[in-house]
Amino acid sequence: QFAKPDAAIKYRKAAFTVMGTHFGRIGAVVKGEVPFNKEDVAKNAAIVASMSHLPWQGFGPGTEGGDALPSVWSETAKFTSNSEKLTAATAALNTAAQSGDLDAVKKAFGAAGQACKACHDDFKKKG
Ligand code: ASC
Repeated sequence: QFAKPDAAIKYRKAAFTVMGTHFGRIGAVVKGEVPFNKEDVAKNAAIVASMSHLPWQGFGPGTEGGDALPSVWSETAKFTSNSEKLTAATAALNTAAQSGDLDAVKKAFGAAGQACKACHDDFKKKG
């Protein structure tokens, strides 16, 4: 699927970067740094939810490295389970965002952030 391991690493980093960029834009609204605009939050959440499906294909066999810990390849069931939690949490964030209910967005944003963090704690190099 990828010509070289480096291409897979580059791909997954790019997917996380795009997802994190749009998640961060919602975060600025949740924190009150940016005024709530329903359409913008809805667009950003749709991108996050869509992007959440992508990074995982960049973690195939032989693609160790980048910011990923070796645990990604030794605890695959847990890693897969975490990835599915993120996909579910960002789908819920998108549902909340499409409804235009800021309180629901705030709750769902917090849960999605926890899903990001849970995976980083176990599977991402620190610092
Ligand atoms: C973000 C972002 C992450 C998560 C994580 C949550 O905005 O880019 O990776 O939130 O920091 O703990």
